[in-house]
Amino acid sequence: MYTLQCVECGKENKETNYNCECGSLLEVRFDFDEVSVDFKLDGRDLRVWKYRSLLPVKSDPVTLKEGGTPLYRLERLEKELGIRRIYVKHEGLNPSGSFKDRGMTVGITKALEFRKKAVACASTGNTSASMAMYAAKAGLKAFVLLPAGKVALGKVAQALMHGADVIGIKGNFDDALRIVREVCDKADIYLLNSVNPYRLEGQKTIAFEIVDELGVPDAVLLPVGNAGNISAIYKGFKEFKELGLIERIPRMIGIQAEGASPIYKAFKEGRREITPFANPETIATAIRIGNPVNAKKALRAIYESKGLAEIVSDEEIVSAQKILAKNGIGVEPASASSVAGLIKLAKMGKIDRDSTVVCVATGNLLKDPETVIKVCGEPKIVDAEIEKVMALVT
Ligand code: AN7
Repeated sequence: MYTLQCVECGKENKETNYNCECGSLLEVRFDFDEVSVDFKLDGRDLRVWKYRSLLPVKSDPVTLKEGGTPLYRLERLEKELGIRRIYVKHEGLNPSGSFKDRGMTVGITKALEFRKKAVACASTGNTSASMAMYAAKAGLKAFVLLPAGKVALGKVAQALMHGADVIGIKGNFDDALRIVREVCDKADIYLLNSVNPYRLEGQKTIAFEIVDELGVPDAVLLPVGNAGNISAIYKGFKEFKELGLIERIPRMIGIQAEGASPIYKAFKEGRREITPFANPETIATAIRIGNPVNAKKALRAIYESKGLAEIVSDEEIVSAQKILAKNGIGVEPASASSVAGLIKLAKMGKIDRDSTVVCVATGNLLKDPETVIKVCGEPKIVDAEIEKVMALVT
């Protein structure tokens, strides 16, 4: 019903591979003649496994009830920017607080199907938190490699508490990923970074849920780090179109942090391959990635959907994080870059005024309390006296 195919040479691969012999990325391809879609696009009962008929598993899933995240409308920002409809899909409300859970529920289910005893990933934080949680649920051993000192505190806390072996690497995310790929090969550990094609299958349900609840928007904006999510969401829309469930695909708009923007740079130059950033830097540590492994898939998604890539500064990210917070939506810095990108692009006239856009907010505010203290300041401290407090509230 489904096979693993190379995105470059088209060769069919073993279902446990992460890369084709030719070195390129793999993706899951369904034979749609054999798929019977058993869900209704009625906006109800949204969750990852509603779309099981389009997910590549053969066994009962390891699930923590992921997906079904709320879609909020930002009326004030619509007025301010003169755009007809702006929505935010709050992926920070998944079980571990990020969109990664959609991928992990599938990835960990595959680890069990392949009879693996241990799983591993390199991570800027959220992947490790999510993997640790799902590995715990499945009873698998988990190893995570983090860039030492560069991961938001909440994410490290999750990985530790859910029982992963947490290893800090004196290097950046790209170094950690290079190492973990080799370690997984040598030690027969199942790799759960986004080179794993099954994880991306879970993440494509973001597109399914958007269509299910809203129909097809004109554009979807999201932060881009390792570039798995933009590739996954595009694949989701494309599959719905191939199945005849929708008639068009939204523009995929990838937003990167200025200091970690190889995909933006390639897009600006009209290229399909990136030149890695050796020393990526941004306040949005989740997307502090210089050599995104899914770059080719992401650029294909952007070009094919007539989308684009844009960059935002750390100041623009924090400002968007505060705007979201004022609308009751608490997100971590990386997530806010989608809204920061929307604001920038709208002001540049690159978003149609009459359009419906969805910004994906990828991770929860609670992930990164230290940045909050830096940008909002410490709470006021006073003596335990009514007058002292009265002086502060009047
Ligand atoms: C909040 O956890 O790469 O472009 O190791 O945590 O699919 O990589 C996190 C990425 C956006 C970028 N927003 O997604 C990791 C990791 C948040 C993130 C991204 C990440 P991709």
